Amino acid sequence: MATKIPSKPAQPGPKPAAPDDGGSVVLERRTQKTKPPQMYQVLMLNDDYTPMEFVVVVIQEFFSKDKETATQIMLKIHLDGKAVCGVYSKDVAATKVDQVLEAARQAGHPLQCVSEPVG
Ligand code: TYC
Repeated sequence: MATKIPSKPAQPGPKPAAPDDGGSVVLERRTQKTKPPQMYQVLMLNDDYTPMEFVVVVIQEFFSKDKETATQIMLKIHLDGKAVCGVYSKDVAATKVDQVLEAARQAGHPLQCVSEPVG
């Protein structure tokens, strides 16, 4: 005699739970709260004594500019009194200033360099 497998009786009561979602919760998207960090521009200042060629080399070396760009920046400093050589985070800008001042000091030139917040 064949054994009949009983069909599953309908379950009374609450519906079984949906497949487990691992407990993850999707939060509502919010508008970005953190501001980008303040950036600092490094400027070099004109003087009457530092040789133009020295300034061009310094701009090439510490601000990663090619010779043509460095020459244009040097001429802008010479004509306008100052120019931006690069824009960096606060720490990197301070390091650039230190590097330029140290190179100028070693070479015996009065070249000045400062950093200031952009904007
Ligand atoms: N004015 C300098 C000269 O005639 C050249 C110079 C350019 C100096 C830029 C400083 O940041 C400077 N020799």
